[in-house]
Amino acid sequence: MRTQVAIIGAGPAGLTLAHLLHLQGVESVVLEARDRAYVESRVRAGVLEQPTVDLLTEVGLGDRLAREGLEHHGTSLLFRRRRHRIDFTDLTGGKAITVYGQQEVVKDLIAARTAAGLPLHFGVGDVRLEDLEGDRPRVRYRDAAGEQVLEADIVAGCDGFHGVSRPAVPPGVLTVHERQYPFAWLGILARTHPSSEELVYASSDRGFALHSMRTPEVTRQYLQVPVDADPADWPDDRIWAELQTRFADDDGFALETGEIFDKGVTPMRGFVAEPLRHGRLFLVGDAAHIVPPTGAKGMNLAIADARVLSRAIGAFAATGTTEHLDAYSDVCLARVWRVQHFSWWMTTMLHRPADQDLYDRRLQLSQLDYVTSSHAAATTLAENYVGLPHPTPWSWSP
Ligand code: RFL
Ligand code: PHB
Repeated sequence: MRTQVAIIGAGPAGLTLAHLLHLQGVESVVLEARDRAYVESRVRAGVLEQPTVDLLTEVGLGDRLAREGLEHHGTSLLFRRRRHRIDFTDLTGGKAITVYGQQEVVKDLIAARTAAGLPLHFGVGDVRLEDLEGDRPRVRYRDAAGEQVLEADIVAGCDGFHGVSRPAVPPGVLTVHERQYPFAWLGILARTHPSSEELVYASSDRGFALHSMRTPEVTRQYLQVPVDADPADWPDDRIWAELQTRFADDDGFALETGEIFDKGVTPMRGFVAEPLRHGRLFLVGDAAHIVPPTGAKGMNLAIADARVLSRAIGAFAATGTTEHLDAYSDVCLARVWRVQHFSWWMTTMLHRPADQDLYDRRLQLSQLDYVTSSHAAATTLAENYVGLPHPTPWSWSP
């Protein structure tokens, strides 16, 4: 079998890349280890930044997003029992974020690919990458019919943090930067109306909490917990009591409760492996970098990488130029590090490490006072949160 681009992984990165390549007339084959139902129901991110919404809309994936996505024009920071609103739209000249579950984005992308009759193989096993340094790299894998070999011009490693692409790069090529945080998030999905119209990021004396949502009937909420927290130690009553305590304010905030139907603990880390390329292998999204979720950036960054790579491959396929492929890593890393910083900044401003002393807490509160009272500081938060523009030479429109 031969194709132009072998794409490993059908998450937001791989599926977006496949879609953008198709629009430029470039063939690809997507190989996914899990089955379709699993990929479409995996609970993850929920916030789309403005450039992500603009891109999805521009490339024909905006219909359901426009109907069902919840556009938010601000968010609140809660500390010292007071809520302070950051008005995104005001501070950024009209931009907003859209609450729309990652699995909805994935469903829309899979539906588009299936409707076009393009190759997307679920449930493949034992994926191995070969000859990445040559100009005919190969992917070997197993499916129901047996052992398969896929030859390509380019391999896109879109297989997430635990995939096989990054480990396929020989030792010594990639430089790895990592930051492990001494806390985790316990996340729940519950059948109840959101208790606030917009997201609330709370830095309480008992630690961080986040009030988010998926639909007008389903809330998504998170609690800062110790890294080794076991969801079994968090019965529903304890979760609701702790959320209510951390969201308590002087205006009498009352949290609506409901049936919790999903519960999980997520570790928090920052990670970058650079460059995002080895020979004909290009790393995209979580395969190359992850951020702690406090800035709501992971999926957006994966889609931003896919956009840049799709343009570079499009140029290569059309004219044979490698100029844009050669620039891919540097172009993406500029955004990756901006987002690493923003996510680190939001995380350290809002969470309380177990060994935090009063000096550090005072610094946090001073920073929160500043961010919520200075126009300049609030703008810094807002413009990063709604998403800085994608780099111009790679814009989607030709
Ligand atoms: P994914 O989504 O992990 O997709 C990788 C795909 O590759 C498959 N795979 C393989 N396929 C073939 N062969 C192999 N050997 C394979 N190994 C793996 C996997 O099955 C999977 O289908 O990576 P991608 O596409 O780079 O997308 C990244 C995002 O998923 C991730 O950054 C976000 O979920 C992070 N994130 C958030 N991002 C946001 O932009 N906004 C948010 O609000 C947000 N909140 C979050 C988050 C992540 C969270 N968790 C669970 C880590 C909240 C949480 C709690
Ligand atoms: C979510 O709704 O899952 C969510 C929202 C904001 C974040 C992280 C996760 O910062």
